[in-house]
Amino acid sequence: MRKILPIFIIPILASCSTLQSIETAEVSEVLTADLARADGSWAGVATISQRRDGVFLILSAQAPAAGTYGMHLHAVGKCEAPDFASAGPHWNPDMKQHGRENPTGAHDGDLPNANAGADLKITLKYKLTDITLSGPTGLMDADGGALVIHEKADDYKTDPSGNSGKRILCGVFKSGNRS
Ligand SMILES: [Cu+2]
Ligand SMILES: [Zn+2]
Repeated sequence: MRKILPIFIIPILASCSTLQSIETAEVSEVLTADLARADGSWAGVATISQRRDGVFLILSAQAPAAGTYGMHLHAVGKCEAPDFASAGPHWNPDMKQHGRENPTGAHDGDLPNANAGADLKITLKYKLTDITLSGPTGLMDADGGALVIHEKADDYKTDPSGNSGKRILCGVFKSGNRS
């Protein structure tokens, strides 16, 4: 039985472009993660918003090159450069195997690959299903959670990480709207 979360009304500043489309009254919880590169420089921001119509991930980040990149929620809210191993494995409260196309998968943290075009921008909005943000089995459990983007595309099958290679961007989720 899930606990009922208190409803927080999050003020949304008109200047925060990534959240402009979210109406204030619909948002009950927001998590924000600033993404860093291995050299510590800032590379973008991710938000997860709990709304009446679902939980949405919104990402705006800069990739190192045009291409397709594996992307996951990782189990630990710690991003220590340069390898970001501190973020732990994929968030997997149900103890499944990796992969959106794996018959014995998937991890709750397995997300679709992110694409960057010639402008190097990754811009996406994705509805997260079967996700719990708070509580002992939620993403924001005692050790928190992180968003990690990898150097290669996730093949959606290979356990435990889809052959997606090194971790190139990492951000720790924090409660609240960063703006
Ligand atoms: Cu990952
Ligand atoms: Zn996974």
